Amino acid sequence: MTEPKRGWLQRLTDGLSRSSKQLGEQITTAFVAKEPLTQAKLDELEEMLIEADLGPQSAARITRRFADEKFGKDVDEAEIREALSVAIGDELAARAGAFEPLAGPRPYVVLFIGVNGSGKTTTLGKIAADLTGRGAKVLIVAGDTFRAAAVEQLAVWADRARADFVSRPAGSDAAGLAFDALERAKAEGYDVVLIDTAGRLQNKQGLMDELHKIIRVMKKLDPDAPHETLLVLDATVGRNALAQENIFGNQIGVSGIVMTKLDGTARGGVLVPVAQASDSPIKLIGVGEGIEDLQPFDARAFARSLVGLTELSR
Ligand SMILES: Nc1nc2c(ncn2[C@@H]2O[C@H](COP(=O)(O)OP(=O)(O)O)[C@@H](O)[C@H]2O)c(=O)[nH]1
Ligand SMILES: [Mg+2]
Repeated sequence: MTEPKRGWLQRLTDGLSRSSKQLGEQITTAFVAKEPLTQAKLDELEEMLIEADLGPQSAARITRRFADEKFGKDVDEAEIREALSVAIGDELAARAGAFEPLAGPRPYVVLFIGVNGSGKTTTLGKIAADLTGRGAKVLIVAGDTFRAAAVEQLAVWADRARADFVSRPAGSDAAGLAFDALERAKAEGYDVVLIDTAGRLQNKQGLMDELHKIIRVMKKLDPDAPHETLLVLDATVGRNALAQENIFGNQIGVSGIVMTKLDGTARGGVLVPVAQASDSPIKLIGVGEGIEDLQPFDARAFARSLVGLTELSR
């Protein structure tokens, strides 16, 4: 018998279990009995949120909001989780955005950027599989021409997704490849073009120059391309993700953020300060290595899972 397919919510809760376990255990330890909410307890709570990488500002805001509602009242662990999840969900709700490549113009060009190892290629592969599964005609472009292994890894994903694939030998000009790929996509009626990029070149400026060049040449064919520039951030690097958001956001311009590997860290709370700091919304999250572990970002479900609540509120 095959196992019943786990739903997206279960995947989210499972994926965030390391984070929710840490935060959840601290809440349980701090609020053993139902007792009045004191300033000391609030301070403790704020500290927990900072430790969970929510960042001092978000932690302070969330705690203040919680205090407005509950100060002096009897609270127990369950109420705290509930109220926390609402406060975090409210913080994040305005920072969520939809990734809908099939709702835009054709071909819809998506550029994936981010440092090495952040999950660009994997995320691109998961998206390709989802899109072809929905009947879209997808062209994958191996724009990470810096490493031969990167091209091979992407070819495997293209194969799995049954998407078309274009590449050039390692060391080729990525911008030239992107230009030719977009020209072909326009001529052959592709729905979506997914462009992988390098996360590391000889130096940072070299990488930024290359990304600019890719964007510039594509605009010659379509002034609106890329329609989406997704910055892929790895949650396991914690607050380093903030610095990456800052650099790519300012230098290249980002239309949406994908936060990957939320399953690989107890500090998934870092999504909160990243969402707050970024000009662009969080669009997708990765909670595992499987194709179905890439999810649209649902702020309230994320907040509930983060504090260890396993069901959606009614
Ligand atoms: N656990 C987990 N691993 C991930 C996730 N996303 C990517 N990875 C892994 O992270 C590693 C680096 O990913 P890759 O796509 O090659 O990163 P790139 O250098 O940015 O292209 C690979 O081993 C992926 O399987 C995720 O959401 N969860
Ligand atoms: Mg890659």
